[in-house]
Amino acid sequence: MNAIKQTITSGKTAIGTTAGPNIDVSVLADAGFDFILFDTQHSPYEIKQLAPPVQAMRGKKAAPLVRVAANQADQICFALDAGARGIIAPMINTRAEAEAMVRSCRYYPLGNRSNAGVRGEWGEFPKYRDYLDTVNKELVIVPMIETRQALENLDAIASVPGVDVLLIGPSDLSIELDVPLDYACDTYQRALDKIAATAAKHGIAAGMYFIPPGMEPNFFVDKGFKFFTMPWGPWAATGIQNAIAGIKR
Ligand code: 3PY
Ligand code: MG
Repeated sequence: MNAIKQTITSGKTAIGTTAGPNIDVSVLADAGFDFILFDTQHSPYEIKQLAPPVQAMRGKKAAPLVRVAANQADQICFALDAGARGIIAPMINTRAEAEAMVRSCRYYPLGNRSNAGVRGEWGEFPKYRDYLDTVNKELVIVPMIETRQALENLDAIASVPGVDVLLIGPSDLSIELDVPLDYACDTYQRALDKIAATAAKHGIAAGMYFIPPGMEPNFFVDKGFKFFTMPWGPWAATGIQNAIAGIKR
């Protein structure tokens, strides 16, 4: 029903990339990524612009995930109405904030999401209640862990029913730990280990918003991280260079 949910809950590593407003996401969405991340916090994307690119991904391998600019019901509602298969919210610091996020993502009785009708993204359902229950169950819910307060409340956040991934915001977390962008240092690495261990304890995934430049994705996979984005530009350029090099000229 929602392939990205299955990837995450089955313990496989989910790899995505971020898309910008000038990119044809229908090409990226068939390139092999598990998800395409639309960021409305730190990119020029406006949340209400997302419906066309998200809908261009229908039937493609990659799932559209949206990072809302803040943990607010209206932002989450806009993203879900556009067709997001998962929501990422920044700066989730307490259990209450995680619970509020989950409630905004889910329909009654598990939450208070407002309904906008079915448009086919989740399949056909004999009864409307089946549609509501399916979306409640299948949506991917990803709070971001990027502050000291979140680290202190990690167990409480991870134990909120509905949370699928504890997602590190690498730059914010390093700044909060007073080691700005020093991703190799012990202080930062110890925090990563705590987050990976807590996620494993609660049977959910640990993720990183991005793999820091110059660092190896498999280093983080070996630490237990199973969800992250990679920049697609260099890979696309290598693929094109290889294809051109294969033509006699
Ligand atoms: C962070 O690194 O803090 C992020 O939120 C990624 O954009
Ligand atoms: Mg951040």
